[in-house]
Amino acid sequence: MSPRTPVSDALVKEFAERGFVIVPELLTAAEITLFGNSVDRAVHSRMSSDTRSLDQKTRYEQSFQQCLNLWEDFPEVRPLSFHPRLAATAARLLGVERVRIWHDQALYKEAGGQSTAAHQDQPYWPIQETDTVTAWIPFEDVTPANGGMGYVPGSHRFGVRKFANIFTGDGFDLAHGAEARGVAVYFPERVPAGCVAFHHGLTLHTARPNPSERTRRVHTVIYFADGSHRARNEFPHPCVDRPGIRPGERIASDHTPIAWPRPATDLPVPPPLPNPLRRGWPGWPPRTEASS
Ligand SMILES: O=C(O)CCC(=O)C(=O)O
Repeated sequence: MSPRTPVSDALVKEFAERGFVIVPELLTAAEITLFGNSVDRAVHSRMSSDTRSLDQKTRYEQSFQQCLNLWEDFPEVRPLSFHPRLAATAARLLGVERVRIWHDQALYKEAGGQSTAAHQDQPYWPIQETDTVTAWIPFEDVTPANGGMGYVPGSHRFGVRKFANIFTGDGFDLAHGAEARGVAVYFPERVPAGCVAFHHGLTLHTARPNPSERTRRVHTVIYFADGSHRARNEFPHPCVDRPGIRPGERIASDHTPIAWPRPATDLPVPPPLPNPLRRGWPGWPPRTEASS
């Protein structure tokens, strides 16, 4: 199975070296409109009961409205989160045959929203292996002036795998802390709608505040290599706790279905349990300092 994916060998090499890459023209303008509207409706449905103003929210909540596992509850979002071009690209960048979805999440940085505190993603996930990648899908052009991402190039190869408490703390200090090894953060000038920015689960990253008057609308999908195992620690996470996968066991269930190879016409059936990520899950997001 080979969907049209514009990932050249040069982009694969760039990802391997830098730990992130912007893949051009992965989605059409029609898809961006369609899926942008679908995710807007899903975010509105999840968030409309929260009537707090931005300044009444926590620092973390001011950095984005976060809506997880939309693919489960919103059938119109499912074709985006399981889009074959996205998932095939993720597999190609990781150099693996098959990927599963870990979870998707909308990250809508509201007008006036704060920066995203610097962190790595992988320590939030109890996955032993590190073949993980996030597809960051903007529904309009994103620049450093409206919440653009910044990455520490090559940091996925630094050997850092450390929990940054961005839920109640400030995350890593990229300028002065040890984690970035003095390498400057790189902020892409523009990620146009239709392009998708991929970053490795170990890449140190952050995002600018959004001083613009419009919400920065982004959907993300996290993929991991099929055959990965639950890490041998007590770190909780609904993606493995819900299906009862224990430390050391292979992560394979209908909560994290195969995303590639999978025909576009074969969308997964979501698990029957109510999706707890709508309202939170005991112990998650983690609130205390821990290392994976
Ligand atoms: O979009 C953002 O502000 C941050 C995104 C992020 O941290 C991620 O996708 O891992």
